[in-house]
Amino acid sequence: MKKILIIVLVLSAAGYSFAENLLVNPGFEKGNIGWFGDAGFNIPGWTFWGTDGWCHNNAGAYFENRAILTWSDSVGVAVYQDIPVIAGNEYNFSAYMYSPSNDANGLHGRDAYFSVEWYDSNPPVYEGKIYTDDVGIFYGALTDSNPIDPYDTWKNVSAVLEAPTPAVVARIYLHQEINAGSENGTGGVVCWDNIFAGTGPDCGTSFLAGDVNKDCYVNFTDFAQMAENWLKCNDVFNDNCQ
Ligand SMILES: [Ca+2]
Ligand SMILES: [Ca+2]
Repeated sequence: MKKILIIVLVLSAAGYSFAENLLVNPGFEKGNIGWFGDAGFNIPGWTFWGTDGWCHNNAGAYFENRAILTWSDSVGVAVYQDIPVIAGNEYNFSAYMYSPSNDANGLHGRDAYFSVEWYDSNPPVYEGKIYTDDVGIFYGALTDSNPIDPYDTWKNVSAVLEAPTPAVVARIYLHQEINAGSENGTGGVVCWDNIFAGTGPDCGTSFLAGDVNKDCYVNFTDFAQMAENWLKCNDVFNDNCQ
């Protein structure tokens, strides 16, 4: 029995580290549903310019309880958040984007960009931008009803990027740009959710059954944690449970 316990403890110590998302409110679950232009509206943890956006719970277009959406006219809109980084270190980035066919005919005339801007000061100043990496792009339709990335389907984009010297801040920048070759630049709608910027694994939108420690891997670490509680119970209606 002692031998089994030692094996379990060794396996526990050898586990993967937990995902560390450095973003505040990465799934837009904090705050209220509303229009960016509403008096007092804010998205906790995030900053935005322009008013062409909503925090919403439109059917099928969010994970958990809500997401944000942006659309673009001539003024434009962007949502961003800054995280501290160490030059030379690698960071993981991931996001989900969705073009709803029932809302302004989805995204058309624009592409949606999940970008990372690297800055050499905190807080960032415009002149201190080192360069911009695009983690991924959701390609909007060139013409209405002719999508490139399909309507009503979540697209995940991800990248591993090294913070350049002398970066101290990464600005996670969600925005739209007029797409090349489009008949018009009118915009349409794109939804954003589950933004990840940090270190370690990112399990996306759900955990695998059996992933006890929620590190995106099912392995002996999960088995060890389950084994620690094997045959224990905590049913408050059962006096035999400890
Ligand atoms: Ca969400
Ligand atoms: Ca696991």
